[in-house]
Amino acid sequence: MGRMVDGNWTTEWYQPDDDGRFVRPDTVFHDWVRADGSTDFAPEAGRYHLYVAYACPWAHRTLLMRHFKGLTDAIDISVVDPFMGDEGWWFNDADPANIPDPIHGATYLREVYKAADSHYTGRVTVPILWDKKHNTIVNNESRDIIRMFDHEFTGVANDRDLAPPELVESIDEMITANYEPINNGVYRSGFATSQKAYEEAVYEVFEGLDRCEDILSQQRYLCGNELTEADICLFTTLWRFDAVYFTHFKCNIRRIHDYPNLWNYVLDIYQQPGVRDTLNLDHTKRHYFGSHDTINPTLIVPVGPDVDFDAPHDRGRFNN
Ligand SMILES: N[C@@H](CCC(=O)N[C@@H](CS)C(=O)NCC(=O)O)C(=O)O
Repeated sequence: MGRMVDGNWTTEWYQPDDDGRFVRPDTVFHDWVRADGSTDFAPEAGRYHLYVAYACPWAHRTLLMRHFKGLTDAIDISVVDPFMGDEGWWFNDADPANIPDPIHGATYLREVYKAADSHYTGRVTVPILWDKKHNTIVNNESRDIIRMFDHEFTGVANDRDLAPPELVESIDEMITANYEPINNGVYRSGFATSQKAYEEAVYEVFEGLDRCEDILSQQRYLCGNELTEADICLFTTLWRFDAVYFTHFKCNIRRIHDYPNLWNYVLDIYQQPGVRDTLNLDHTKRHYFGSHDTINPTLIVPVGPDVDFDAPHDRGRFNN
């Protein structure tokens, strides 16, 4: 793992703050594809390329939205290898689930960042939305990318709206409310380097989950009875939770399986058409357990848990 400084790669782990807390660095590329022509990035089929890791919950959000918006033919993807060592994310033809980089023929993902900005300073993260016309990164922040796919690919994407006008404010509030305690909270728990920082984070994770469990005891999805962007953002963390975060990140007060509503909600979303094509449990486990030698020095990847994501769920009860 490492980062770029003025276009050069340096190998380093995340730097915790003075109290051992994990601090997630901000992403740097924040341009927008706009349907109204107000930016240099117009929505066009075949123009944009998405770089992802199947392991990554942030990248997973973009794969889900690309699927739900019918953008799979319009936006091609590259998939990095699940192992992230000293060289960072890389492309590896030997794994049939990986998809190489057709634009730069890159070996390392950092080459894509360098192609966008030869003096780039920052982490080399997925997801990345690349523009083939201007040869640059449009945006590397998952929340922005899913909103772009949802609202700005007019004429390219389908008309399904996962943040409709009457709900968009509550959806944004929900995404923000879940980000720090849950989506980022599992990382703050797992990457903490002091007992205090770990406990601070792990209790917040479960307060967040308890709150969502309560909401989902009253309605099918987080913002009503239709699936929205808020559900995409929560689902990618929940789906990984029992297999990875519970053990690897020490988020072990409860499993998602122990929450009746959260668990059935995961099954509900997992079983929707096309969703299973956006995820890869083998890559997910191999990435976390097999790459984070600071928290799993043997790099042994556990074989379990034995989970049936196709088990029947009870979420249809809210449709009556
Ligand atoms: N805020 C970003 C976070 C992206 C991110 O941190 N992705 C992780 C993978 S789960 C990554 O690529 N990490 C590599 C690194 O930090 O060196 C987003 O939501 O898109």
